[in-house]
Order: sequence, then structure tokens, then C-alpha cells
Amino acid sequence: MDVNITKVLKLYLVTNRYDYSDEEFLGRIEKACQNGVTLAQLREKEVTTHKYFELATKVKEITDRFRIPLIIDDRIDICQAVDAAGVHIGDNDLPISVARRLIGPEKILGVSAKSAMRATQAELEGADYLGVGAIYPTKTKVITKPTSIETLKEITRTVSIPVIAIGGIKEHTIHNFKNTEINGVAMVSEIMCAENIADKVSDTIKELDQVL
Ligand code: 3NM
Repeated sequence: MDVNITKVLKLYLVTNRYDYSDEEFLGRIEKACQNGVTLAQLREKEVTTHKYFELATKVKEITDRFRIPLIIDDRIDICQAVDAAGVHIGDNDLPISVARRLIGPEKILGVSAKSAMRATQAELEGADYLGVGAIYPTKTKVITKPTSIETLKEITRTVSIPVIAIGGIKEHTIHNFKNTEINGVAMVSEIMCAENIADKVSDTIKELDQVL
């Protein structure tokens, strides 16, 4: 892994296509990359493998241009096919140790954790970072459950790998993460649906600078 994982987690863009055309979708990702997101995840749930690969190839062209590591949600094959920086897995995906064995030691492995027990297990099995959520209610289509800031703090106290918060996070809620010891936040709708993505990303970074 030639990426400084503790640094690149600061503002983590997780994509969602909504009803955007591919052109609009890619344009929004480009705007976000241009204006300061530090990591990007392509997250697709209902596309064919062919389409996932096509989108991953196009998104990677963008992230490469801005030297932003690209993470692929769920799919190790797509990660390897486009030589992305890593993969993110959840409870319903392959076991963590199996995912680590398949991707090898170099690629980034992100794991969703909603309890300190799962977080400890993920660290032991080779996760490079943890995504903890959903901290706030979210309208984004996702299988999750509410995870409190208290649990988030318990997780950051328990593990030594970096942790990001996810789920319903907005620019104006960033200040709630003071003293949680997280390394960053992940956002979907707040960035993907922003009226002005450039302002949203740069203002969010300013908020994070006060909190992290
Ligand atoms: N994972 P938004 S919540 C992709 O809890 C994802 O692990 C979650 O979307 C988890 O920023 C979530 O629009 C969706 O609320 C977050």
C-alpha cells in the first residue's frame, strides 16, 4: 500500500448514481476530486458486472488524474480488473480474512463495523480502516443500523487502525465529531447531490480542519 491511509481518509466521497446520466455522474465526481476529497469509493449495487467495470474504468481515469485513491465497494474482481487502490466490504460480503488473502497485502481493505467486537475482529483479520455507521439517519439506499457516537468512540479507543464515520453526515454536523478520534468522514448525498460541489467540498474540509 503506497498510500498514507491515515491521511487519505479525511473526506471520503462514496458515490451513488441516483438518476444522473453517466456524464453528469462522472462530472460530479470530477468536481469533488478537483476540490479536495481525499479518497473516493465507487459504490454500485444494481448493475451488471460489465457496467460496474465500465464505470470503474471511467471513475479511475478521473481519480488517477487527481492522484486520489479509488476504492471499489464489495467487488474484489472489479478492484483487480481496474487496478483500484482497494476494496470496501460489509457484513454480507466475503469474510475479511478471505478478502485480504484474495487482494494481497498491498491493496487497501476497508471494512464496515458497527460494534467494538466487529472492529477488533476486522483489525485482526487484516482491515486497513473501518467505516462506522450509520451515525445519523440516511436517505441513501443502504442496509445498515443506527450506530451512536458513543459506539464510534468506543471503536476508536479499541482499535489502532484508522476509523471513518458514515451515514447522514452533513457539513453542519461535522462539529459533532470533536474528540471522537476519527480520521475522517464519508459522505454520499451531501456531496453527490450538492448544488455547488466545489463549495460543499471546500467548506466541509474547513470544518474537518477544526475537528480532526
Ligand atoms: N454505508 P449519506 S451508511 C454507504 O452505515 C453507506 O455503513 C453506511 O449516505 C453504513 O451520506 C451509507 O447520503 C450511506 O447519508 C450514507
